[in-house]
Order: sequence, then structure tokens, then C-alpha cells
Amino acid sequence: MNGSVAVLGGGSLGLLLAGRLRAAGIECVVWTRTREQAARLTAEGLTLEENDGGRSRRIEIEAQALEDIRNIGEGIVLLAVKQTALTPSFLERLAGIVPPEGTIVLFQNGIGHEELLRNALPGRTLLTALTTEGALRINDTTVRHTGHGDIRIGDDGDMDRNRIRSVEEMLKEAGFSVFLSKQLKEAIMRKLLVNAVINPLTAILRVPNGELTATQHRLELMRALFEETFGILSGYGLSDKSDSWNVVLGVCEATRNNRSSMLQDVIAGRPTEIDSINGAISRMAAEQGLTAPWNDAVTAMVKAIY
Ligand code: KPL
Repeated sequence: MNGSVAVLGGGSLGLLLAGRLRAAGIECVVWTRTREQAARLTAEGLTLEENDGGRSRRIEIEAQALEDIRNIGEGIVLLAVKQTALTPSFLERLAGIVPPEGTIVLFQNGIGHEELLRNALPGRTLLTALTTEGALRINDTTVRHTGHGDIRIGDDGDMDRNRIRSVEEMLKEAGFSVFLSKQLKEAIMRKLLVNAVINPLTAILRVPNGELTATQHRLELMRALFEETFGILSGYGLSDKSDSWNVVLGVCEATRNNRSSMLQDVIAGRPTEIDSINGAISRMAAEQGLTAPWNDAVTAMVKAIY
């Protein structure tokens, strides 16, 4: 893979990233969890549907199952799997294929993944990315781009400039709006807040994001979970409560027809990211000597769905 790019993950975000990169003529391979998906992508190509106007493109792409990858050289890995995929055996496999000179861009929701990766893959350059792009995987080879957002990449000063710039330029070339951010920590806390309010409630109520604000009862539920979560995250650098509330409402509006990733997981019968979102917030509360009854409750309810 010398100098080229691999997208690890054949879910919504992975297929969107890979489809856009290939459509822009950038050499890129998708690493999937199953051999079946890799074979289908290689044989049939990847179909990228645009929500607005319904334009659909079929893009030729190379794919490989994670278990079949051998000897990759220096390169960029866009890690587009859920936190739930970051098991010890997955991390061990990743450590075996990403050399110490490799760069991994982390697209996970929630918190805690950076530390896991840092411990399991010492020496690699890890870049944290936050995205508000909306995507829905239709099947193994088709993804729908459901909402335009942006990608923010953490730039904390001690990173290798060339690596950050090459990731930034590559994603820009693929048509994404990309920003380098020195204040990614606050943005991460705000995204965590947004996910902590929208994801479990949409999963429990089984509604698209926009439906959360449709009735007074739902708004009250959102507000209660928001108040508790904001209080906890303010101990971790999040500020401006009324602006944060407006951000949560704004995301519901901007993604009103989308199913949150947690609702998509629940519908598909997959494990959810509840432990690295609301579960993590309960742990952050405990660290501050606070309680988190709303976060505890939604965590228990989402876990009890299956
Ligand atoms: O990030 C999201 C998710 O679904 O995980 C939001 C912003 C809530 C959009 O659906």
C-alpha cells in the first residue's frame, strides 16, 4: 500500500469515504470484516447514492477482508469502524498490519478509543477526526450520502505537519469539507453530548432524528438527558450551555430524516456504542463524584433492547 490509502470498515462511513476517494481518482482499498463483502465490492463495485436528487454512481473499487491483508507498507488508514469493533483480537491484527511509520485516522464516536489504539499500536501517528457527514449503508456494496457535514481533524501541534496535511488534502480532494482544529477536545465533548442525547433516545423510541423534537414529551426527555450530560461534560471543558442546546436541536433538524447510528445498529441487531457514549458519561460522572441517573437509565434500556 505504499503511499496509498486504506479505509478500514465496510459500514456507512467506510463506504462513503472509500466511494468518494475512488470517485476522485485516489488509489484506495477497503478492508472489510467479511470476505463475502470484500468479494462483492471487488466484483460489483461500490454504489454511491446522493440523497439530494438521488444521483447514483457505481465506482470500481478494490476490497480485501481484514484477515487476508499481508505486508502493507507506509500509508494512511482511515479507521471507520465502530468502537464496538475495537476488541483485543482486532487491535492485535491491526498492530500486525500497520507498521510503526503508518498513520491512522480515527473516526469513532464517543471517547476512549484513542487510548486503546495508543496502547495497542505504540509509535503510529494517530489523528483524531470528527465528522458530521450523514451516511446510510443500504447493503454490502451500496451507501447513501444522507447529509452533508464536515470533517474536523485534531492538530495539537506536536504532530508531523506533512502527515496532517496529506490527510487533509486527500479528503478535500475527495470533496469533503475538512478543517484542522486546535480545539478538537471541546468539539469532541460537544459531539459526545450530541450523540449522548440523540442516539439513545432515537434508538429507544425508534424514530428518525427529526422526530425527537416533534412533541413536548420528547423535548422534555431530551432536555433532562441534556441537562445531566452537559453538567458532567462541563467538568471536562465543555462550555456554553445554551449554545450547546441549540447545537443538539440544530443536529436534529439538519439530520431530521436520518436514523442515528445507534438506531441503525438496534434495527440491524448489532451491538451498539452505548458503552462508549452514555456509559462513558456515567463513568466521567463517577470520576467527579457525581451521579448520572439519566445516562445510567438510557444505557440500561438500550442494552435491554436485545
Ligand atoms: O452522529 C450521529 C450518529 O447518528 O451517530 C448523529 C449526529 C446523531 C447523526 O445521526
